[in-house]
Parts: sequence; C-alpha cells; structure tokens
Amino acid sequence: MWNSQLECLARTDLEQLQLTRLVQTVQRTYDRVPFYRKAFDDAGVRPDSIKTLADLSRLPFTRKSDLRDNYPFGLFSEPLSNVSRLHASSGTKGKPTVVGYTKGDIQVWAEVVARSLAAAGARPGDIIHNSYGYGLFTGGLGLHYGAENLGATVVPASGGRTQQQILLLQDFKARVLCSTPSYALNIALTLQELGVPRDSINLEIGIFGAEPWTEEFRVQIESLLKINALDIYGLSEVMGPGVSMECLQGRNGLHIWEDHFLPEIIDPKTGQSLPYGEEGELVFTTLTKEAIPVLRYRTGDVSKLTIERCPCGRSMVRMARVRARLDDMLIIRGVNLFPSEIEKVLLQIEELAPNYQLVLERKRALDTLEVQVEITEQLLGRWGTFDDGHVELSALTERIQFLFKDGLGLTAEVTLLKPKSIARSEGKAVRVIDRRKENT
Ligand code: DLL
Repeated sequence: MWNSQLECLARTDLEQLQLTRLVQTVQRTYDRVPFYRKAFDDAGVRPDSIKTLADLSRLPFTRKSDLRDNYPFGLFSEPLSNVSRLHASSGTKGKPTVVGYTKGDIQVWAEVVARSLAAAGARPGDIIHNSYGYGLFTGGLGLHYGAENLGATVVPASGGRTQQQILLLQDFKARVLCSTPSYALNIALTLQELGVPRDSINLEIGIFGAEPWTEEFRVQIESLLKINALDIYGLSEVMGPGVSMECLQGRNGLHIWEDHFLPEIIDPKTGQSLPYGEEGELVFTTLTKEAIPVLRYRTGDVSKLTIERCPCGRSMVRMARVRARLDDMLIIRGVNLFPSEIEKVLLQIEELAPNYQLVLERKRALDTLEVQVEITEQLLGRWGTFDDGHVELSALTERIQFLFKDGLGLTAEVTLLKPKSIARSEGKAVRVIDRRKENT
C-alpha cells in the first residue's frame, strides 16, 4: 500500500478530515469564485452554515455546462500566476472544459495516482508503459507523475504507433501497461497478428480506464494478454485519472480516495441523495483542489457506492465499475439501454471479436440501431472466405439477433464484418455513431 495510514484511516477520523476540508473548500469557492457565490446566494445557503457532512446536500450542483459557460478560466479560484498546468477535455460535444492545477494540486494528483498504481500491484522499480494520450487529455501526464512518484520508470509512449509500442514492450520489458481498455485490445490483437510470442513481453498488470468497459471485456483482455486487468477511474473536472482505483485483492469496485474527493450518488431526475447500494449518478466534491475546486460536480456517470469491507483492508468506500454515461443512453423503439449492455451480449459469443460499433439512424421518425461487429480470425480461417451468401453468416446473425431480443428486448440490425474492418482504437474508443441528425 502506498499510504496505508490514510488509505486505512478509521472512518470517524476520515469523516472529521473530510468535514474540515469541506468547510475550507466551501469558504474558498464562496470568497473567490463569483459563480459559486451567486449559486450559494441563490440557494440561500451561507458558507458558515455547513457544519456536518450531511449539510453537503444543501449545496448547489455544478455541471459540465457551468465550466463551459465560464470558459476558459472563470471557475478558477487562484490567479493564473499560481496555476502551473492546464488540461482540457477534447470538446467533441462543444467547447472544451478547461481545468487548471497549482503545484499543490499536481502533488496531490501524483499522490493519488501512486496510491492507485500500488493498489493494482505496481511497485517502485517497475517499468510502466504509459499509452494514455499526452497533451490536453489528463491521462498521459496524470499516470506519468503518479508513476514517477511511486518510484517506477515510466515509458511515455502515448497513444498510436502500435507496432512501435510492441517493440518497446519487448525491449524495455515493462511489467505494467496503462491504457484505455480498447487500446489494450488493439495491442493484444496486433500482437496476435504479428505473431509475437507472448513470452517475449513481460506484462503482468494492466491499468485500464477513461472509458466504460464491461466485466466480459476484462475477461477477454486478461486471457489475450495474460495479465491482471484493473479499473482506474477519473475525470478532468475533478482531477483526472486516480479519483478511484480497483485493488488487486478485491477486484470488486474502485476505492475512492475520499480524503480528496467526497462522493455521493444521486437520483439524476430528482437530485436527491441515494443510500449506499443504490445505483444513480455519481457526484463529487473536491476537498483539497486549489486551482479549480468543484462542489457537487455531476459526472453523468452511472454507478453505486459500497462501504462494505474490502479484503485489502482499505477503509475508503468503493464505487461499482461505471455502467454507462447517462448521456449515452440509447432509446430504440421504446427500449432504453446502454452500449455496455450490448457489449455484454456480444462478448459472450465466441465467434465474435470484441470490435464493434453501434450506428444509430432515424428512419421515418423511428430510431433504428445497426450493430456492426467483427468475426474472429479463427472463424474466418474456418470459413475460408467471407461473403454475404455464406450460410453460417446468416445463422450467426440470427443467433445474435435472438440474444438481443431475448436478453434486452432489443430489435437491431446486425452486420457481421471481416476482422480489421472497424478502425482500431488509439485512445477512447468510438462505439456509437449517431447519424440521426443527418437523417432528419
Ligand atoms: O478519462 C481521465 C482518465 C484518464 C481516467 C485515464 C482513467 C484513466 P475525461 O477525459 O475528463 O478524463 O473523461 C472522464 O471518462 O466521466 C467517465 O465517463 C469516463 N471514464 C473515466 N474512467 C472510466 C472508467 C479521463 N474506469 C469520463 N470506467 C468520465 C468507465 C470511465 N468510464
């Protein structure tokens, strides 16, 4: 354990620490950020009326749109002269959201990422191959500083140039791979295609996150790469990677580093806090952030919390693997579902590779879904050729459609593709292609 004193802190002491830090954060935001001052005044909440952790629920929420509306630096609580780094989200759905870090913030970040790496079984002296993108995305530098803090040797590979990354994995003998799960799959499939023997690489641990992935995906990656694959979570608005991490002993939920990030689960419709064990939207309040603290930030991520003891001995609450993002919910002919539910079905079918895409279209005011998925190299080898008239192709398509209907109540068109038809991920995978706007 990287910091057993804090990671195993008795709950009463932890809650006391959280309260002290919450009060400071509330006062800091009220005094320094006009947006928060107005939000407090509008809600009729005085900062000095926050006396217990339960008072948290009286504070107003912060949303991604608030960061965008105050673009770029409007929610900062420090002058830029004290901000030593900026990161931003990709901004594919509008203006990017910009976040800043003081030197102190970067130290805290390196601490929580070092804890996360150690929880996954990484050790000082390890070689850590970091394929998260470097740049405005928080993944690359976030893992980088944490790995250096741990005392590891980092290979700052970033995303892409997969064949070269494989050479580096073979020659430098990294024990730990940090990447998105979809990029890890890309590496695994490229290894197979190049005929690289598994024992020419030394990987034992994968630290995968930044996008939703299912337990079924984990099983596939673990068996392809012969490693332990563990889940790391985070978001730029709260810090970046290392807000929470699954531990090697428990492998069942991610410990939230609660001395820095105060979690809640709320009902996304009513905003009411939900008890442990109930699924809802994950909300975070930062407790130590200096440059851009956030109060009750609505992540849009669906999860639940548990306080049950973990075999690793850490006292910090765990969040369940993120099931989906609320805005990724699909509504197909009256059936509501998340892409991860489709992934679960697809990955149970041996003949299919874990490469898929969901294409949404609008035809005569109805939303339709086409599931495009690759068959495995092994199946192609058995079939010899791949053509539309292949009898087994239509039998397999029907079987998948039946499983969708039976398990999810979903009617979807299924298109089977040859291996390597879908562009391989180099960072966050693009799973959903929404053509509905083009059709209206
Ligand atoms: O993705 C930070 C990160 C980098 C996390 C590297 C883990 C590893 P953003 O680009 O701001 O930050 O995207 C944050 O990604 O709200 C989730 O929807 C999703 N996400 C992050 N980690 C996971 C995960 C980084 N382990 C958004 N499982 C979050 C599922 C995840 N979704």
